[in-house]
Amino acid sequence: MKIAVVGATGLVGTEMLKVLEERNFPVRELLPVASEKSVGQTITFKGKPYQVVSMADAIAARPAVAIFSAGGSVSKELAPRFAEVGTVVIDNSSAWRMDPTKKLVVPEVNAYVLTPEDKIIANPNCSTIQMVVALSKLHEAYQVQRIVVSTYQSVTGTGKKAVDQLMQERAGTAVTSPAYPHPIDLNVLPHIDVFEENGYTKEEMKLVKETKKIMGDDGIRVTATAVRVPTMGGHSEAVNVEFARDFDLTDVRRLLSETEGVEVVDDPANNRYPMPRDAHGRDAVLVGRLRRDETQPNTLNMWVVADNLRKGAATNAVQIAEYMLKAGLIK
Ligand code: 2RA
Repeated sequence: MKIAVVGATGLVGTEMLKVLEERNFPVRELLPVASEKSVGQTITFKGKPYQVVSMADAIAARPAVAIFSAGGSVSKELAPRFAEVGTVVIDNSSAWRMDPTKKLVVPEVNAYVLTPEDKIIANPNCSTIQMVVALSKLHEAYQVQRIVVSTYQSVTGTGKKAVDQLMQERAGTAVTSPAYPHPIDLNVLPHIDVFEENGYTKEEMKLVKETKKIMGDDGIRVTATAVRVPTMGGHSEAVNVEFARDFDLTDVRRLLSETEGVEVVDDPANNRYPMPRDAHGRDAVLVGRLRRDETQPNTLNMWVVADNLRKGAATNAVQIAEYMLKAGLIK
């Protein structure tokens, strides 16, 4: 299969190439695409060198699939041009996620919504993906009513500039090109993306809106606080979820263990709970610190951790392509 990876030289794009290789996706011809300044650069895929090509050349090559991680404006302009030549676009930006004509997909949760007519598919935001994976079977069993989520998001979610800022702050060297308005080392920033009129950030509203769309229930009430923390391995989330029906913690643990993509790590007596260090480089969504919220009925607290570059972005996108290939939605 001819496949384009748009944004191939960025943190997520690089991870996409890694995941395609690890999962042995049937790539017959690879088109690594990046901005004009990167055209001609060489990247390695499956031990072979590939030259970065321009967007125009990639569109002209009519790939079967184009996996994007190149920002919303690039995707808004160029995803339709790939779709026009018959390419199926899986886009990691926020450009298409809330478009009512586009599907927003986490394969373990709602792959069934995909049809042969879908030519631009949106990959959800990383902090949304890990949460809805953890909630999927619990929603089926107990019906989620309300979610209060606080996130602790790795600097890798911002990109290379942020990682560089953290490393430079740690090394005590000058921060050459700050990604944040404040120091991030030994600090936390309750500010991810821009603030909106209602006082929430775009990142927080993504959790609110995307969760409803993916879980197919606009009645689910979600409120979020998204925080940037100086970690590298992945995003962590404290999730308080109120259900319509009561639950038994043993059943919750069983349902989570039976959820595709989830690993239950919950043995506080032996200091065992999910941590970004343990999620880094893996696709599993780690869930632990399971306990009843004793302040109100039918409500569960849990702690959810996943590598935001993998299941939170690259792996989820590749899994969408795998599903579509298997379902005959990609030729
Ligand atoms: C972040 N989820 O962590 C956003 C975008 N990757 O910054």
